[in-house]
Amino acid sequence: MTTSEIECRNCGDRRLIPFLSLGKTPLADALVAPDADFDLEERFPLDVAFCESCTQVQILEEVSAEKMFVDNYLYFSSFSDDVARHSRENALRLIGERRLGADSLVVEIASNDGYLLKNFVEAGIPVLGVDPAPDQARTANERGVTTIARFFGTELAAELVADGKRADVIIANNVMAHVPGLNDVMAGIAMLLHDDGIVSIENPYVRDLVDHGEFDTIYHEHLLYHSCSSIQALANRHGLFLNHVENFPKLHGGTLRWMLSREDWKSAAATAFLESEVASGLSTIGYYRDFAEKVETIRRDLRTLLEGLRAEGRTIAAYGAAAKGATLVNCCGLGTDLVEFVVDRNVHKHGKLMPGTHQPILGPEALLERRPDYVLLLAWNFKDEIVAQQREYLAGGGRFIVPVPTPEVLS
Ligand code: DWN
Repeated sequence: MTTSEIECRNCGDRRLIPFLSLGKTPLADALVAPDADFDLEERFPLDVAFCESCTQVQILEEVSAEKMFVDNYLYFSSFSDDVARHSRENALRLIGERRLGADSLVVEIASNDGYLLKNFVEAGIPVLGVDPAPDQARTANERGVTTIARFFGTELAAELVADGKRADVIIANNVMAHVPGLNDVMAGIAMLLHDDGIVSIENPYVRDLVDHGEFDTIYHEHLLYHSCSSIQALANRHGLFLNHVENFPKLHGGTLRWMLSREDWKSAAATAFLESEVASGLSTIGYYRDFAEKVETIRRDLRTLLEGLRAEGRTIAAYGAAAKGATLVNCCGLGTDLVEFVVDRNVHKHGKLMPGTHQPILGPEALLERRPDYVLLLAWNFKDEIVAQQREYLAGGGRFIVPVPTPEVLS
């Protein structure tokens, strides 16, 4: 299929220019059962393109959302203290700034296990979570966060409006990168939002992905890679305006928070970000042209580093059975000959194998039991939080390796 037959998910144009191919990879969160037939493991093309019309960066392949987010989706947001702290700060600030109270309604799209909305519930503010992953929705309801286990879009928004619901705040964190029906979700947001409501969207920033070589954050769940200009184009199409932008450089490798509403105004930060994207060339294909070369350098240098350590008889494990970790081990060919096992705090992942490379996933205590010489930080975005936990491992002479932006052993 030529790209001229593929429509941009944001503006529908057909001027998509591919700039990076990561080959065919397994689904990043499709952890493998130890007794599974590995030959049946599905792999899909992972190619990234830029839309010349609206600047949206996106992958070309589309894998069924049900397959990725409903059938045995194991990502629970509550396994990161940093994310919990960030979310609480976000909630408390919105409660204050928007003067939310018992007659308000906060809706979160992709609310996972209620990790964020629970802060509004504790403040006595009515909430509604929407998340198609059944286990996460069940966990949220069990913790008192009213959650509907469905995908969000105009169909669900129309039902909610017909039921007399309009949202004062709509939060959509780490979901506007995941939705094939991007315009249907934004149209649903516009339908459900109160006339004077606000929308808070967070996603990793495509500029950080390119500038810091974070190619491992590319996987099939992440259909889209947003910039301020792509978010603005999307919002404007549905009667909403980009009002403000906030930067969280240490969250998920660099995250922006975009604030939208029906009012057409821009903060100095929003104006500065948009102008910087034009000045830097982020809104042109040129910015992405040499990214493939940067990725190849990282892949080569990481393999060289690990192979060298193994040649010296060193043992290597990894920390974080993260989706980004699956991209990294598969795109760099890090099999069990190089990386023996992976540890992760998420108990739902224990006993399973990494997609494609099949390292066993164990609890973090395995680092002290097995004492690998080196641990590759697949969840490098939580480096500080993880290193702080693993002082005993480090005290015993263990060392961490970060893979991006430059593969290196942490001193
Ligand atoms: O967009 C998405 C991001 C936000 O989260 C989802 N599509 C999927 C997921 O991507 P990811 O799996 O790469 O995200 P994380 O949160 O970087 O994954 C971290 C992994 O590390 C999780 O499996 C939890 C684990 N972890 C741990 O074992 N100990 C995390 C922390 C902070 C820890 O201390």
